Amino acid sequence: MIGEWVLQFREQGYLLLDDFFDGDQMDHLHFEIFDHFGYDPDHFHNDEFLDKAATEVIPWFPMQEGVASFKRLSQHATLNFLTQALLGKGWQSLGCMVMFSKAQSRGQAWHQDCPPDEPPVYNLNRLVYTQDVDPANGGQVVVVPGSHTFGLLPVGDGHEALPNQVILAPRKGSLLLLHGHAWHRVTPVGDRPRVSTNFRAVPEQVPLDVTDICVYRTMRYQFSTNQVVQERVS
Ligand SMILES: O=C(O)CCC(=O)C(=O)O
Ligand SMILES: [Fe+2]
Repeated sequence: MIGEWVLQFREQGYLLLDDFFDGDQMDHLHFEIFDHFGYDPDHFHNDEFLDKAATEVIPWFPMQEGVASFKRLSQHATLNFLTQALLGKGWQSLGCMVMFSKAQSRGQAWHQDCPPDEPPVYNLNRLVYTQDVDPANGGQVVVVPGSHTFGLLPVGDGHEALPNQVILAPRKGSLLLLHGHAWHRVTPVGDRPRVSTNFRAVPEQVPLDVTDICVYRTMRYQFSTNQVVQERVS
């Protein structure tokens, strides 16, 4: 089974596995996430980012605060076995980031988590969903299969439909493995907030700050300095 998963990931640049995690464990994490954020938290990124990126998420790094339940999930045996099958020995964890999207927010525009300049230099998103993504409330993940090998995301509109895009609605307990060079976005969020939790990892030899610069259709944005490092125009 793992062999098929690995093949599918290599070809498609993503792999969605429903019912991967235990439901009670998801409920517990979900409770902790809402305990941290509340239902309507303040924004974190500056207005320029929100505007240009058409992306609205508020991050939280629970493992940096030693929250035990997230650490426990990061030690999930099958998750890490699968990670090693995809990334090879010596892969490293980039910790854990919870992403909160408020009700009536814009989701995340098309992006690549890191520049695709060198194919072996990429991050793996290991996305965990603690609640169902209900298509009626938006927040679906959209990905172009195979785009992890297509190079740079073309300049254009942040939320327009791209050829061959696939729309995914992960459920509580789903694991979504997503290549950082794959073209992906999150659709706008409806009346209820949305959360996802990402345990990013990288192959050995890939710098741990590989996702510092994210490629959007309108710009390259550097998170460490909160700066647009390149405007992209057609
Ligand atoms: O929240 C999601 O479902 C996807 C988030 C994403 O694009 C990422 O973590 O790189
Ligand atoms: Fe992403």
